[in-house]
Amino acid sequence: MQLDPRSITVMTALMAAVLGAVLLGVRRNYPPGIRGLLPWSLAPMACALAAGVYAMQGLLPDPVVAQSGNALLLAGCGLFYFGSQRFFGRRVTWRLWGGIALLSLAVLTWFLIRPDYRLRVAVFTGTMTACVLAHARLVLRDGRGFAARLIAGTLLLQAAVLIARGLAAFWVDGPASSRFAMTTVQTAYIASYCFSVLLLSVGVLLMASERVREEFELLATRDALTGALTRRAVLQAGGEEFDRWRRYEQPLSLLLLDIDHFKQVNDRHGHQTGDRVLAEAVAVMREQLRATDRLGRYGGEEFVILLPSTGPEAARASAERVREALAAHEPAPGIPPCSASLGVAWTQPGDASLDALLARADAALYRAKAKGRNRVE
Ligand code: GH3
Ligand code: MG
Ligand code: MG
Repeated sequence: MQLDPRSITVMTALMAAVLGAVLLGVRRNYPPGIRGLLPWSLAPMACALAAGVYAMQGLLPDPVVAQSGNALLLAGCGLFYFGSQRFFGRRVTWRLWGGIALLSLAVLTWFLIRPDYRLRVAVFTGTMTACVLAHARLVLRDGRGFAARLIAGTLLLQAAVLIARGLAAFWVDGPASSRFAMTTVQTAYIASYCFSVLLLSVGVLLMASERVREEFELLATRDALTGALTRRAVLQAGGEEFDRWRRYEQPLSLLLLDIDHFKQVNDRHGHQTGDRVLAEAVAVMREQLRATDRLGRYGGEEFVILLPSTGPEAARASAERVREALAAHEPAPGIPPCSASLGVAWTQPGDASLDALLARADAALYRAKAKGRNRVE
């Protein structure tokens, strides 16, 4: 293919600049909890500037083009990496990689003074490869989902191209070759670079969006005061567990828990103390539950606990454990102790929906209250 390397370089510069601007715009609209968007938006901009400088070959002195282009490209590569480090909450290693980049640029300067294009290519692609592989390792370790796989895949491909370019330098290029020589290797190298910037920018944008979606999902399914599931979320999960029981005959039990004499807590200690009692009670309940159990706030001081794959005996034991833990819990100073009553229900032939279990648990809870509270029925 007779693609002109200089034209590809110019197009890459324009495209990368636009991608950087898009990322900057996105950054303003995302919650500040999504870290790394600033380095990520500066990265394609540095790549754009690098490509712009390279395209000026012939217009500017050669050493200026080579050194500023290389420096900008290394900066772009590093900024993508630093953005990911911030995104994943890792320490940003800019000192280390800044030092490596400066060392590499010093060596490159040496080979400008005693010109050897091949060694310059090898040193430069070597430095880039190290940074790209460190970045790929981070994303493979900390990332999940499609976007992370896209980024890691792009980085690994980019590393392969860089290594191939570095090695090819020794038999394709002469010591006096130049950047825009119309070799297939050079054309492929520049074109793949263009795609890397595109795919990495799209990848980080997708990864940030996935994070935003996860955070909103968490907000929508968690009760703000106690951190338990919301009523809607726990009932939805209960519906799914109920279907699993009907289809696969996996047993399912459900606890309904109501804190005893809670109105008195509010009346005597104030509503804020009441709130703290609720939050503490949820923390105590959590300690008694398995990872697969789900705890939701049904309303006010009433809670639903789903116990998947649990029959009547084990459910009753769970309920007793929760009741005992609440009654034995020593609250923080200024917070009154409290107990709770629980109703237990489990799936029975003929149940049409989760509502049947909820109704039986509610009736049992009513009996527990009538029999004196702080008990399981
Ligand atoms: P019982 O033992 O029969 O359950 O008595 P109780 O006082 O707990 O029962 P009741 O349902 O009459 O009182 C529940 C109280 O819980 C009434 C309401 O003001 C209070 N409440 C509901 N939601 C909240 C909340 O989010 N924070 C606080 N502090 N109080 C709440
Ligand atoms: Mg109540
Ligand atoms: Mg109550």
